[in-house]
Amino acid sequence: MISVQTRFLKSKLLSPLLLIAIAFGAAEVSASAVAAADEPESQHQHGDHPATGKKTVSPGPGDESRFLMVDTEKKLVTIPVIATYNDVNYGMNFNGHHRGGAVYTIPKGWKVTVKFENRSPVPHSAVIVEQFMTRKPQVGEPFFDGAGTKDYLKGLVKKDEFSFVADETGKFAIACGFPAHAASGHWIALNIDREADAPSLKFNTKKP
Ligand SMILES: [Cu+2]
Repeated sequence: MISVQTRFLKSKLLSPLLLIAIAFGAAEVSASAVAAADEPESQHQHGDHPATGKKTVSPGPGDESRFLMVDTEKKLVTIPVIATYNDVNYGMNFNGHHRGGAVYTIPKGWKVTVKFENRSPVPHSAVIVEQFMTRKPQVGEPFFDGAGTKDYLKGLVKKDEFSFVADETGKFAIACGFPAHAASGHWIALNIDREADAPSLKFNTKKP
Protein backbone atom coordinates (compact mmCIF):
# COMPACT_ATOMS: atom_id res chain seq x y z
CA MET A 1 0.00 0.00 0.00
CA ILE A 2 2.74 2.42 1.01
CA SER A 3 4.91 1.71 -2.01
CA VAL A 4 2.00 2.32 -4.38
CA GLN A 5 1.32 5.66 -2.73
CA THR A 6 4.98 6.66 -2.91
CA ARG A 7 5.14 5.83 -6.57
CA PHE A 8 2.00 7.86 -7.21
CA LEU A 9 3.48 10.84 -5.39
CA LYS A 10 6.76 10.56 -7.27
CA SER A 11 5.07 10.55 -10.64
CA LYS A 12 3.00 13.60 -9.63
CA LEU A 13 6.10 15.54 -8.65
CA LEU A 14 8.29 14.37 -11.47
CA SER A 15 6.09 15.47 -14.34
CA PRO A 16 6.20 19.25 -13.69
CA LEU A 17 9.99 19.12 -13.38
CA LEU A 18 10.22 17.19 -16.61
CA LEU A 19 7.98 19.70 -18.37
CA ILE A 20 10.17 22.56 -17.20
CA ALA A 21 13.27 20.79 -18.48
CA ILE A 22 11.59 20.31 -21.85
CA ALA A 23 10.45 23.94 -21.89
CA PHE A 24 13.95 25.23 -21.30
CA GLY A 25 15.29 22.96 -24.02
CA ALA A 26 12.76 24.34 -26.51
CA ALA A 27 13.59 27.86 -25.39
CA GLU A 28 17.18 27.52 -26.59
CA VAL A 29 16.01 26.84 -30.13
CA SER A 30 13.48 29.65 -30.59
CA ALA A 31 15.16 32.27 -28.42
CA SER A 32 17.08 34.04 -31.18
CA ALA A 33 14.05 34.38 -33.47
CA VAL A 34 11.91 35.97 -30.76
CA ALA A 35 14.70 38.31 -29.70
CA ALA A 36 15.16 39.42 -33.29
CA ALA A 37 11.46 40.26 -33.61
CA ASP A 38 11.53 42.18 -30.38
CA GLU A 39 14.13 44.85 -31.08
CA PRO A 40 16.86 45.88 -33.52
CA GLU A 41 19.97 43.70 -33.43
CA SER A 42 22.16 46.69 -32.54
CA GLN A 43 20.49 46.98 -29.14
CA HIS A 44 21.39 43.46 -28.08
CA GLN A 45 23.81 43.26 -25.25
CA HIS A 46 25.90 40.35 -24.24
CA GLY A 47 24.32 38.52 -21.33
CA ASP A 48 20.75 39.58 -22.15
CA HIS A 49 19.34 36.09 -22.33
CA PRO A 50 15.86 36.42 -23.82
CA ALA A 51 14.58 33.34 -21.95
CA THR A 52 14.82 35.15 -18.64
CA GLY A 53 14.22 38.68 -19.85
CA LYS A 54 16.30 41.80 -19.66
CA LYS A 55 17.79 43.68 -16.77
CA THR A 56 15.00 46.27 -16.92
CA VAL A 57 14.19 47.78 -13.54
CA SER A 58 10.88 46.49 -12.13
CA PRO A 59 8.13 49.10 -11.95
CA GLY A 60 7.63 50.73 -8.56
CA PRO A 61 5.72 53.58 -6.91
CA GLY A 62 4.86 56.16 -9.59
CA ASP A 63 4.42 53.56 -12.32
CA GLU A 64 0.93 52.46 -11.26
CA SER A 65 -0.93 54.13 -14.14
CA ARG A 66 1.06 52.07 -16.67
CA PHE A 67 -0.18 48.83 -15.16
CA LEU A 68 -3.73 49.69 -14.09
CA MET A 69 -6.15 51.51 -16.37
CA VAL A 70 -9.41 52.54 -14.75
CA ASP A 71 -12.75 53.50 -16.30
CA THR A 72 -14.70 54.66 -13.26
CA GLU A 73 -17.95 55.27 -15.13
CA LYS A 74 -18.08 51.77 -16.59
CA LYS A 75 -16.51 50.18 -13.49
CA LEU A 76 -13.93 48.58 -15.71
CA VAL A 77 -10.22 47.97 -15.11
CA THR A 78 -7.62 46.86 -17.61
CA ILE A 79 -4.50 45.16 -16.34
CA PRO A 80 -1.52 44.55 -18.64
CA VAL A 81 0.21 41.40 -17.43
CA ILE A 82 3.63 40.85 -18.96
CA ALA A 83 5.35 37.55 -18.26
CA THR A 84 9.15 37.86 -18.16
CA TYR A 85 9.02 41.65 -18.04
CA ASN A 86 12.65 41.36 -16.95
CA ASP A 87 15.02 38.76 -15.48
CA VAL A 88 13.66 38.91 -11.91
CA ASN A 89 13.00 35.41 -10.47
CA TYR A 90 14.56 33.76 -13.57
CA GLY A 91 11.94 35.47 -15.72
CA MET A 92 9.07 33.98 -13.74
CA ASN A 93 7.55 37.41 -13.05
CA PHE A 94 4.58 39.48 -14.16
CA ASN A 95 5.44 43.13 -14.81
CA GLY A 96 8.74 42.55 -13.01
CA HIS A 97 7.15 41.30 -9.80
CA HIS A 98 6.67 37.86 -8.31
CA ARG A 99 5.30 36.09 -5.23
CA GLY A 100 2.71 38.78 -4.50
CA GLY A 101 5.19 41.67 -4.86
CA ALA A 102 2.54 43.65 -6.75
CA VAL A 103 -0.95 43.85 -5.27
CA TYR A 104 -4.06 44.85 -7.19
CA THR A 105 -7.19 45.70 -5.25
CA ILE A 106 -10.46 45.71 -7.18
CA PRO A 107 -13.83 46.74 -5.74
CA LYS A 108 -16.39 43.95 -5.85
CA GLY A 109 -18.59 43.98 -8.93
CA TRP A 110 -16.11 45.66 -11.28
CA LYS A 111 -15.16 44.11 -14.59
CA VAL A 112 -11.52 43.15 -15.05
CA THR A 113 -9.75 42.70 -18.37
CA VAL A 114 -6.31 41.11 -18.29
CA LYS A 115 -4.11 41.74 -21.30
CA PHE A 116 -1.46 39.04 -21.23
CA GLU A 117 1.82 39.05 -23.08
CA ASN A 118 4.70 36.59 -22.77
CA ARG A 119 8.00 38.18 -23.74
CA SER A 120 9.98 34.99 -23.23
CA PRO A 121 10.28 31.89 -25.43
CA VAL A 122 9.68 29.88 -22.24
CA PRO A 123 5.97 28.96 -21.86
CA HIS A 124 3.97 31.11 -19.43
CA SER A 125 0.30 31.91 -18.96
CA ALA A 126 -2.06 33.81 -16.67
CA VAL A 127 -4.99 32.48 -14.69
CA ILE A 128 -7.02 33.91 -11.80
CA VAL A 129 -7.01 31.53 -8.84
CA GLU A 130 -7.40 31.78 -5.09
CA GLN A 131 -4.11 32.87 -3.61
CA PHE A 132 -3.47 29.67 -1.64
CA MET A 133 -3.52 27.70 -4.91
CA THR A 134 -0.18 29.28 -5.86
CA ARG A 135 1.53 26.92 -3.40
CA LYS A 136 0.43 23.89 -5.40
CA PRO A 137 2.27 22.36 -8.39
CA GLN A 138 -0.93 22.84 -10.45
CA VAL A 139 -2.96 25.99 -9.81
CA GLY A 140 -6.19 24.42 -11.07
CA GLU A 141 -9.11 25.89 -12.98
CA PRO A 142 -9.75 29.66 -13.16
CA PHE A 143 -11.81 30.78 -10.17
CA PHE A 144 -14.00 33.01 -12.37
CA ASP A 145 -15.50 31.78 -15.64
CA GLY A 146 -13.05 32.24 -18.49
CA ALA A 147 -10.44 33.94 -16.28
CA GLY A 148 -7.39 32.41 -17.92
CA THR A 149 -5.36 32.57 -21.09
CA LYS A 150 -5.86 29.91 -23.75
CA ASP A 151 -4.33 26.53 -22.80
CA TYR A 152 -2.89 28.00 -19.62
CA LEU A 153 -1.33 24.67 -18.63
CA LYS A 154 0.81 24.65 -21.77
CA GLY A 155 1.45 28.40 -21.83
CA LEU A 156 2.15 28.54 -25.55
CA VAL A 157 0.19 31.66 -26.51
CA LYS A 158 2.30 34.81 -26.65
CA LYS A 159 -0.60 37.27 -26.42
CA ASP A 160 -4.12 36.78 -25.15
CA GLU A 161 -6.73 38.62 -23.14
CA PHE A 162 -9.64 37.65 -20.96
CA SER A 163 -12.29 39.42 -18.91
CA PHE A 164 -14.32 38.51 -15.87
CA VAL A 165 -16.60 40.17 -13.37
CA ALA A 166 -15.12 40.36 -9.88
CA ASP A 167 -18.33 39.21 -8.24
CA GLU A 168 -16.76 37.43 -5.26
CA THR A 169 -14.53 38.94 -2.62
CA GLY A 170 -11.31 37.34 -1.45
CA LYS A 171 -7.57 37.03 -1.86
CA PHE A 172 -6.76 35.91 -5.37
CA ALA A 173 -3.70 35.72 -7.57
CA ILE A 174 -2.88 36.35 -11.19
CA ALA A 175 -0.83 33.19 -11.48
CA CYS A 176 1.10 31.41 -14.18
CA GLY A 177 -0.71 28.16 -14.96
CA PHE A 178 2.35 26.39 -16.36
CA PRO A 179 3.11 23.49 -13.98
CA ALA A 180 5.19 24.49 -10.94
CA HIS A 181 5.68 28.12 -11.99
CA ALA A 182 3.25 29.63 -9.46
CA ALA A 183 4.87 27.60 -6.69
CA SER A 184 8.19 29.07 -7.86
CA GLY A 185 6.78 32.56 -7.35
CA HIS A 186 5.23 33.28 -10.75
CA TRP A 187 2.20 35.16 -9.40
CA ILE A 188 1.07 38.61 -8.29
CA ALA A 189 -1.78 39.39 -5.93
CA LEU A 190 -5.35 40.38 -6.75
CA ASN A 191 -7.67 41.26 -3.89
CA ILE A 192 -11.37 41.72 -4.50
CA ASP A 193 -12.68 43.94 -1.77
CA ARG A 194 -16.21 44.95 -0.85
CA GLU A 195 -14.93 48.05 1.01
CA ALA A 196 -12.57 49.42 -1.66
CA ASP A 197 -13.75 52.72 -3.18
CA ALA A 198 -11.56 52.49 -6.26
CA PRO A 199 -9.15 50.05 -7.91
CA SER A 200 -5.55 50.38 -6.78
CA LEU A 201 -2.12 48.88 -7.34
CA LYS A 202 0.73 48.71 -4.85
CA PHE A 203 4.27 47.62 -5.64
CA ASN A 204 6.89 46.03 -3.43
CA THR A 205 4.65 45.19 -0.54
CA LYS A 206 6.80 42.15 0.23
CA LYS A 207 10.53 41.52 0.18
CA PRO A 208 11.55 39.11 -2.62
CU1 LIG B 1 5.34 31.00 -15.79
